[in-house]
Amino acid sequence: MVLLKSQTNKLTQETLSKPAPPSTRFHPSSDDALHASFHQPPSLRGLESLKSNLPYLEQINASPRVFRIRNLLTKQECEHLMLLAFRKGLSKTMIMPYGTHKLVESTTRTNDGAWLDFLQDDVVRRLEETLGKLTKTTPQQGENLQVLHYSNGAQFFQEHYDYFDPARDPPESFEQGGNRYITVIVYLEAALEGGETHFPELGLKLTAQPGDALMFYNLKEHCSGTDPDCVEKKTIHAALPPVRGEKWVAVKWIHEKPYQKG
Ligand SMILES: O=C(O)CCC(=O)C(=O)O
Repeated sequence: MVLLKSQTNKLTQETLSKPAPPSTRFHPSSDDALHASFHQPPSLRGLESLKSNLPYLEQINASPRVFRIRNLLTKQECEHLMLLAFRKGLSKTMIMPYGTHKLVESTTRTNDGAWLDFLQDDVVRRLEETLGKLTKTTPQQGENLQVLHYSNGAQFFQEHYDYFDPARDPPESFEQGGNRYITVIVYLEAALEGGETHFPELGLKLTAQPGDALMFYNLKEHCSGTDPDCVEKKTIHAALPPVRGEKWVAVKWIHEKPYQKG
């Protein structure tokens, strides 16, 4: 495993079946410079944000809502998060199948992963606060950041939803913070080929440049996550295995209500 090899300059591969509408529906509340960029025309917003390295949004799909976030992390911050995960100890994902009390290795996802602490250090804190501002949520609504690593050729995460399914999952699933409202997948390193995040129902295979993120809403607008009609079924997605190179992402699940305790 190469942990901190330098990022390539290539543009990451992307297959969009639909043209990206230029607008964004976000109106983040009151954060000066960051939010000022949201009130400019999309073309200017992009240019200004690029010049100043401020994060900005591009809408990829309207329903369900899928966005790309540009300029979220610097290259150094991406490397820092990979290093933090490496130090924490990357391990295979374990699951506890329904009706059992035993952790077993998942067969539906073969990647390695590590959970970071909430607000673990300045870089993690800044990321958690920025995502809060962009999504009009609080950092406390987020689960801990999870760093995932997919090695060349083999590792994947099969099709799944990130939300808890009110029609299927037990009520306890919703006790801590309600349902998973938003998913943010921050690309720390993209594979040279393959490794896309695949949304089969939307006809989208997406990657992002390191430091950019994909973001999608698992729930419809103005809806309760315990209502079976509220979940966005078309957000079903998978992580395809890298064909060349390896892939690192940091995933943040943001809940409807505060998730962090204390
Ligand atoms: O790694 C990816 O592209 C997707 C990760 C993912 O699906 C998840 O963490 O829910």
